[in-house]
Amino acid sequence: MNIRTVLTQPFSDQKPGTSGLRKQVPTFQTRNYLENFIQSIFDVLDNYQGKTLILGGDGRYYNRQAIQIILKMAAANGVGKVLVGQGGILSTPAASCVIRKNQAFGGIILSASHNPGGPDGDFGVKYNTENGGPAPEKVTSAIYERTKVIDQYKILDSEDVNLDQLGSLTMGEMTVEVIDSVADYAELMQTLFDFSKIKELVTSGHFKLCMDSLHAVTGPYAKRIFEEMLGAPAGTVTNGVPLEDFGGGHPDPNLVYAHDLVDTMFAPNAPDFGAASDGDGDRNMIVGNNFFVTPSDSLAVLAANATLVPGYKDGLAGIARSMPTSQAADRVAEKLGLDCYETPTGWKFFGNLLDVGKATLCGEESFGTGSNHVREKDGLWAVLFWLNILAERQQPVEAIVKEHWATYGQNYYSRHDYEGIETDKANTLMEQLRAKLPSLKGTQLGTYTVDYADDFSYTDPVDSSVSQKQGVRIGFTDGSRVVFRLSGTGTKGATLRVYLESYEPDTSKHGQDPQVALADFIKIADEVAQIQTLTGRDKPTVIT
Ligand code: G16
Repeated sequence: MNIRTVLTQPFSDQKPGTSGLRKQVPTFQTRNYLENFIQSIFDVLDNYQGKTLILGGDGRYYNRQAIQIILKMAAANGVGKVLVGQGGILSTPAASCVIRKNQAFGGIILSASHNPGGPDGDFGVKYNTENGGPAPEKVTSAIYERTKVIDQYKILDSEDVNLDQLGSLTMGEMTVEVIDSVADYAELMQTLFDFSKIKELVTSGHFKLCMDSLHAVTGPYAKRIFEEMLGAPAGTVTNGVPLEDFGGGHPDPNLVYAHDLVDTMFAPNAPDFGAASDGDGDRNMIVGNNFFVTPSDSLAVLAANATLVPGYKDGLAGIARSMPTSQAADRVAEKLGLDCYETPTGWKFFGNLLDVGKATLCGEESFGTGSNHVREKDGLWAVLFWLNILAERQQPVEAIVKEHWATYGQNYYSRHDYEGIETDKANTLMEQLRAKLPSLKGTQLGTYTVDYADDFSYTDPVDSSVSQKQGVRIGFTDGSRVVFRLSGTGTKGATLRVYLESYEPDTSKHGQDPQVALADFIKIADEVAQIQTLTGRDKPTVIT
């Protein structure tokens, strides 16, 4: 066994974003780039020698090569055992599940989530800690600091592992176990949901389910769970084979990128229920027959109906949502007498709330929903949750959501993304906006009075850590809001996200096109932030 110490030089751009380090593939293929980042992770961790690490990814281009490198580096750094998903595949929620089940010290998940893949696409590395969740900021900051000074890494000279063959082997003194990517996750799902009731529904002959895996990681999970375990007809899962470039698509489950599913679900005689998931399986989009459910509404509906589902039959401890997510869930929490937490964007901010039992369900406007069953958002979990509710309530998706609005009021919601803006222009826009905030309170924008205008700052109620500058919020006295932030997950230029929300208690005004219902706020957003003037863009790239 030969452990080599390789001299290296730091890269200046290895600061993890909202969810790990994401870069274009050629950057990760640069000599020592991946190795530096992985060694920096090992360098900042304590007491992992001899213990278990979980490793897998979403199957995108460079996944297999990166796994071989990481295995050899793990062996050289004294890791005891690595559990790696077969074919290098582990969805993000499955990795979280496997970390927790095996009491691993952590996991390395290779994914750039919803970003496109392929030789010119994106790649990414996330580190998750022993609770199964994304590393908190204090860990990612330490990793980043380490990347700035790293001068060597360790790697074992060894043959590549056959990732397709289940079973155990040794690599130096380390054990490598290639595990079934789906089994532990599917088993966990069975403990939460009423599989026999869902099976009755999906095999009844009068309910059609359609799951689009977008050629990304959920294919094998969805086929095993929906088609094999729940008996849905073959073909229920479409685009179910993970491909290194996602078939050339953009594995982002929204109305723009999951267009095949949207076409199917908005056709005459559409299926009853459609869903899609993203590159690494943590996001979900829920669509009924000719009816789209916003992620914010989805969280609220799941919360309001949670006691119908076995895993949540005793009720919820609390609900948490990211700040830009609509306040629909807050209304459910209020009615149920639950605490509701508002966190910055990024699933890592839910970790403490879940760990200490303050929250049971969490959700984000960016198509992420999850619970305390793992420490990541979970796409197929959300689909099963919806199916369980549908099986209990025996109503169409649209009827359930409209009834929800009638009870709680409707939070009209939309997000406008301006992708690929020049970084300087985006920063100028945010700086100018921030400078205006102190003078906005009490003024009129359009016909609305500004109630508050600030840059969101979050103090974690568990460890008191403070995260500042998490998004500019302008709230109006009628409860409506406009929120601005720059994405932390893109790899090209900057993406400006504008989040728009208004509240409508009057049932007769429910169900309008959100772009129409929110038209005043769309105009206000452009005026106050000078979007068109400063970016040169007259419309968003993506509207969700
Ligand atoms: C990640 C984070 C999410 C976040 C999303 C969007 O999701 O885990 O919590 O909401 O990015 O972040 P941003 O607005 O900064 O682009 P994923 O699915 O990409 O891992």
